[in-house]
Amino acid sequence: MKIGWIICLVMFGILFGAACGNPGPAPIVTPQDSLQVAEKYCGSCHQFPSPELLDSNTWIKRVLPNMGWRMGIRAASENPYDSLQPDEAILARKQNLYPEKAILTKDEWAAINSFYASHAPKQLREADYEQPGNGLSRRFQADGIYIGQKKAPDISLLSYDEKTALLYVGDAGNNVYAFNTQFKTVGKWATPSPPVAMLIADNQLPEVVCIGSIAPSEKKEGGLYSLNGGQQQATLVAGNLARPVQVLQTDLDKNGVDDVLICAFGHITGALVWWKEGDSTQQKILVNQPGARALQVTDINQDGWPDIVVLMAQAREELLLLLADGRGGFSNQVIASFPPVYGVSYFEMGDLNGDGFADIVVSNGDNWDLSPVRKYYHGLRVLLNDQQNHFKEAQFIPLSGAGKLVMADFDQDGDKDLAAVSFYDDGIDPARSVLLLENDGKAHFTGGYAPNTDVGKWLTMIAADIDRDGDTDIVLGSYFHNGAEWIKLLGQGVETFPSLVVLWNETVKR
Ligand SMILES: [Ca+2]
Ligand SMILES: [Ca+2]
Ligand SMILES: [Ca+2]
Ligand SMILES: [Ca+2]
Repeated sequence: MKIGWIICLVMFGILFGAACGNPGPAPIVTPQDSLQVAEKYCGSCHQFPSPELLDSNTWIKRVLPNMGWRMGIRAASENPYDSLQPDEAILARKQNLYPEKAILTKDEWAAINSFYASHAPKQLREADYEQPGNGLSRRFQADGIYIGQKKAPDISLLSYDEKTALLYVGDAGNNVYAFNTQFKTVGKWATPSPPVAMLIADNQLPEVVCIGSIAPSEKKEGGLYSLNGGQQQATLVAGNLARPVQVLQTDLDKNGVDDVLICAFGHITGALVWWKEGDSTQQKILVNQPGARALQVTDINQDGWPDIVVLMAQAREELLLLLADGRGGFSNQVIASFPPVYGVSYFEMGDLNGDGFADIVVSNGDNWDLSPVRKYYHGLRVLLNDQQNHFKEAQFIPLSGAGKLVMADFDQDGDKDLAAVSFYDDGIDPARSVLLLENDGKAHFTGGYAPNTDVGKWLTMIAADIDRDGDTDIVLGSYFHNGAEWIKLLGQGVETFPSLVVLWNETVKR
């Protein structure tokens, strides 16, 4: 979902350019100054990426030329807007994505290039993907579920309604299906764009979030739609959203009426949106930056007021805590931040070490950007709460292309375990696409790969007791973004591609 980063350098460019309307002769940059120059320009709008995070070739040939465009550095014959669709180019120009004028001198630009070229490794080291192992993966049996006639599945949504025991599945062909526990279709709706998230609440029809465009786009074509039982077409609740990807309903301001929060991922711009009392005409912007990917609401400081934790996954990659002030407002603070090449993709909160304080696991592995090379630092990060809501990394578990993750007590020993998928991976090792990790009770995780999950690319995953036997099962949804990804798996010997794989938990049967 994410392509560009270092986007707000543009904003910096506007400010810097205005302040330096008529610059005099610029001083020559010495090699000794190059670190400072790189930190200044490559760390002004997101965490400064250390050169060691990518190989020198990727920096020089792929990343820095694009960053140059974003700082107004381009060859006379080059027009970076030509790389975009014409309608997207118009919107990008409005945001001054690629400024006409350079915001730094030629010497400074040369210093940045030589800094990254000389300090980056020739090759990135490999991660150790092996896990010490435990019995968790042996608790699960995999079953493939086939939906429709498509050879390459494009599942974009999974959601489960505990009350009705219905599994909702959506695809990028703009359909939502409701399945019963025998996987028989009991409802089907057409949507205007790919469905990606659902709002299931008491006493109202289920609602579905449609993203507008899965590919990066500055258009606001997403919306919230109702799945009316009597109709086959989802009906609009409210639209004009910038690539919404998650929705949550809760009484945020404690006035007795539920509010709606929406992560509008966007592209160059985006937001965390609050619809007071669920009314889109009473919209407030809680975070005004692109990349809102996932959120959870919890009273983290136990003052009686719901607080928000939100993962921002574009440009500034960070977890934000929005502490409620008790008067309907929030104060925002960064609780964890990452360099842009980390590609943060998802997070979950829950008490992992049993001390009563919510901890966090964040996944990072989004590799759909300018540097599609395997990165040893992609995986899961366990961030433990020091009981004062400061979060510190206690464990890193490598997982190439890490995407969605879930927390649940799969082995029923009283602590939350983890499941995570590799989605943004290069597809050369599909047997390592679903990681199951057991908690030792002190928030240390070990595990292995789920059986028979090498038959898809898993974008979506939910944990729920689908067969209602008392233990938590896992459903995986397969999504191929293009034919090349599909052909790569064919090349690995995969012959059939189920839309879903259900990992039946057999803990209760033992
Ligand atoms: Ca609070
Ligand atoms: Ca804890
Ligand atoms: Ca457990
Ligand atoms: Ca079960």
